[in-house]
Amino acid sequence: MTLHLPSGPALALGAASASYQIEGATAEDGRGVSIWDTFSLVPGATKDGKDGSVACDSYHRYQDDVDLVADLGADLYRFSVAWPRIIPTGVGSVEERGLAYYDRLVDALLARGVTPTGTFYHWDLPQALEDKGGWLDRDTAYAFADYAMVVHERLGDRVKVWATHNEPWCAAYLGYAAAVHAPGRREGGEAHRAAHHLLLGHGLAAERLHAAGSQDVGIVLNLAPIWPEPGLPPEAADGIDAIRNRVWLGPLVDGAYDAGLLRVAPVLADPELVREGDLDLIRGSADWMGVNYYTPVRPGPVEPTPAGDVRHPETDAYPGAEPVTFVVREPRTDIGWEVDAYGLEELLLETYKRTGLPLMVTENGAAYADDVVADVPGVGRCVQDEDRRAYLEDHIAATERARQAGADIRGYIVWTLLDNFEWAEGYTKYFGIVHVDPQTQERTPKASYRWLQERLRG
Ligand code: IFM
Repeated sequence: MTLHLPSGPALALGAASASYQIEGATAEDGRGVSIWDTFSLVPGATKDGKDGSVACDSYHRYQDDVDLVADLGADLYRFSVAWPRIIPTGVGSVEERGLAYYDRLVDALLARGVTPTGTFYHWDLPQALEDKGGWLDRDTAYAFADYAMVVHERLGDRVKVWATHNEPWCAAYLGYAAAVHAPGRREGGEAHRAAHHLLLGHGLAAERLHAAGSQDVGIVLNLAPIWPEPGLPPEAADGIDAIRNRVWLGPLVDGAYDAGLLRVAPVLADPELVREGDLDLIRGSADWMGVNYYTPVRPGPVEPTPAGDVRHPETDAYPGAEPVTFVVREPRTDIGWEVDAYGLEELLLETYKRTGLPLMVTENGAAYADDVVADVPGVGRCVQDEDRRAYLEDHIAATERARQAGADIRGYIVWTLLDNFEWAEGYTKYFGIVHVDPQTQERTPKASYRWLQERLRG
């Protein structure tokens, strides 16, 4: 039984962010180097060659961000803590100034009536830990649990709902197999080791957080509905589903990696990797689950490629699975992801059926070009993002339908508050409901923000 997850009759609404994507100030107040600081310096790693060293400067402008969230009328603000701000080299001494920043952020949110929800890991691993093997090394899981406890000890009196990891699929497979995210390694099937260690880190942290009295420890997964294209052999679809969804849900719900997953990821049967007690620790460790959804995944036969279909850049991120072509139908957002709100409804119903856990949509949103700008009487000049507004409206409606059909869904959190550093895309893709001028850092709400504000005001 969770204690603090939203539980009112209406779906709680909020906005999300992540430390490296907005904070900037990467060399300030004793913050250590993260794998994203290092990776984004590699030529070609980000589309525009830029990094998160300034980002939205939220480290200094957090009060502006909090005001935007509060003025929106949001119930929740989902933020993540940068591990290298708290423990600069990943283990050992704690940086008081880093903790003090999150104190200020949390207090500012509470002062304006917004409930903060925290994520311990949204991909900014201390570089010092990567130098010792990163998530391929079991010790990283233990270091993660120690770090989570330091943060919880400081903020847990005010932040009651925590997620351990955000999208561990990206951390493991985009980071250690496809090399498109930090640390940019191409380790093939070894990346399954990272997945297990991320889960172990979650389990170790959850156990200690529960012992410290927390009853709202969750994990945020970018699960996906897998919709195979005609002609795809069933085992190829199964391999994709196994590595995208079941590698997480199996241990969390059943305490097991299933046979179909072990077919494509045999290393997960290695007793040196998955040690006695690991799976028991992970099973039942989440009190709630966050679902991040943007688009369905349509694996299709590798050839022939139907005209107009594109290969998804995450293809390398399913090591061991049969090769597939990822088909992306129209309409698409500016980042090339298919828009299909039904995918969210199906995913929520399936995830609830599979887990029985209270769910939150912890991320959903869309990148659009934001090229329509107009003067609005009484508001001023702002982005008219009708496409994003429609995307959000349709996906909130899909969430409501899944709720009405019986899924226990407590919240819907928009990705994202601010236009920000979109990882390998640099600053070329805009997901924000608030425009950020990269030169002046001026924040200007878009039409989608105003629409959400109206909706929240009832
Ligand atoms: O920006 C990311 C976020 O950090 C994790 N989920 C997907 C978003 C859009 O790509």
